[in-house]
Amino acid sequence: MTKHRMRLAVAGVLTTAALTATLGLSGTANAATAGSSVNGSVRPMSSYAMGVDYVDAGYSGSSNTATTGDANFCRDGQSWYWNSMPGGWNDVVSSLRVYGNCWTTIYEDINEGGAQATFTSDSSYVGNAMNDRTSSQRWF
Ligand SMILES: [Ca+2]
Repeated sequence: MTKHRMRLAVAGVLTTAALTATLGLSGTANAATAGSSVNGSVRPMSSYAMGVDYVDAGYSGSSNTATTGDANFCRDGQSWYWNSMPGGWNDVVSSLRVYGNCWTTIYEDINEGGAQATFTSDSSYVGNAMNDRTSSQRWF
């Protein structure tokens, strides 16, 4: 019984450390103020990555991460979109990653127009038809 309790205690320490790292808290931050834990519960992070776009194939070159503040992103029929790409990102995407069960569709034109391609997992190359053509994008 004593051994079992000790294991639980160690596991609790590791979990707290991992969560602290995830939340990016410094060692001197006040945990409650920073939102890490209250009575053992953990508050959601302020943003969640839905996916990353890359300028070059093979997940290389400049990257652009799409985030949402909704912890239930890409579930229950919810979706998020860019009707036009962020500054500097029009017609440059060559590879992409998707996170948190997200799928993503990239579109040739703004407002989800023109040719499109949907990816259900990471793609090291978006394909000749869509390479350097993405002008809007949705995650769902
Ligand atoms: Ca385009």
